[in-house]
Amino acid sequence: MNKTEKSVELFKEAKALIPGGVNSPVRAFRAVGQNPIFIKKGIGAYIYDVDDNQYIDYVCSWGPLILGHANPRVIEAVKKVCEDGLTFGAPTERESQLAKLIIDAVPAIEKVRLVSSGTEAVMSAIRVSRGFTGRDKIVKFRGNYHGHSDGLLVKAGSGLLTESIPDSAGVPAGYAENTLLADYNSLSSVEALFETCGEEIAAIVVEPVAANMGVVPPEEGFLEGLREITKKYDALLIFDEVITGFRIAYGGAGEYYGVEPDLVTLGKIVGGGMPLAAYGGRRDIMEVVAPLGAVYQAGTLSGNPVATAAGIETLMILREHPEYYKKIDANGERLAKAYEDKGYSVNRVGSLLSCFFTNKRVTDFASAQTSDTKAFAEYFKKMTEQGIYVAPSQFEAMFVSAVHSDEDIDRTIDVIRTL
Ligand code: KE4
Repeated sequence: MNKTEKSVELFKEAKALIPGGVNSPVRAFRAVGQNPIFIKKGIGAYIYDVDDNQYIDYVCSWGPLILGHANPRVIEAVKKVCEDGLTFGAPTERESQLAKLIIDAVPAIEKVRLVSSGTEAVMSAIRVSRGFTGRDKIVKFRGNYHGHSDGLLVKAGSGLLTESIPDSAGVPAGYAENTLLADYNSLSSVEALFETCGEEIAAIVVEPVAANMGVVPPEEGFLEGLREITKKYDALLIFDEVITGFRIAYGGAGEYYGVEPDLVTLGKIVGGGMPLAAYGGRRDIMEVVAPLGAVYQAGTLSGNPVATAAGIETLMILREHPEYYKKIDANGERLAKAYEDKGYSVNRVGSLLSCFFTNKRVTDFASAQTSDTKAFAEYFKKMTEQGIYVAPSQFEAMFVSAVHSDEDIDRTIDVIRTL
């Protein structure tokens, strides 16, 4: 049994100061009925909590840490930049360097704007799609999560699904009215919306691999179908690649599935663990963004030196080491097989995977919701007691990094076998 006294004490103190004691809901461990673990440090594939328990980390800060914790080159790059100042609120060469790395990596991106969070990236991409098309409605999918901007907190996944509040309070009905809902992997549900109000729809926003209701891959032809429907109605297709970008391939889902959207949002890996995200796409679309065009979007710390340094170093390392993708895919496959051998329903795309506590194949929001979240909570407890840190929610993903060793995977499989 792990010692937890210090985490318990720190959580008590935090709850008196911060709503729910956390700065992001899913960290509160409410879905698994446990005191959250307070982390002291992370090195490589491991995190250490304040009670000195070590864990093999498969949360990886919800995806950014494809190179593991405290990658020496990234840390060095950040340290070096800090000495010259943290932020200027003025253009720097580094922002163009990162923009070029992104444009060279992601086929659909001809111009890109750096922002500070995935929420900001998706919110901005939606505004751009509305400004470009002159239309108000957007289509999102039940169980997809695109950050916490008002219009997207409708039947959303991730922490909302974990807390069973897929529609947030505080969002005026007027906002939600322009958000139309379809079912993931159901092209007919999308076609039905476009048949009724296709001329009013600015864009479809989609997680090309859903990872916020657990991992749900696109069925054969789903993404291609979205591309066809949006072209037919002159609507835009937005790939929210905050999780999949630089994760399932260096060029993300666009490269992996060979479907080219009009706009792409990026986050997590692109910032190398620092608060940095981005949105970009076709030149003619991106040129509606201020100060060039009439769609306003701004940010004090957008593209700041420290975050861009972490992002540049991370992308350069990934570009230098294409073999990392083979390694993390192979390790993802080994973990998935171990879960499948235990009879779990498993979905995986590369190094992104989820085991579901249901006997159904999980292909959408409804089938994901058949999962037994109590059984998941027991599983989570057993994993953490054995020093394996997975997301504290059935509706999140496991992430494998390039620094998870064969021994780490072997050890994890040994624990899965005891479940
Ligand atoms: P952020 O604003 O949290 O940087 O990104 C929002 C976002 C946008 N799009 C997708 C596909 C995302 O998965 C996210 C955020 N992911 C969650 C985890 N599933 C962040 C964890 C949290 O909310 O604490």
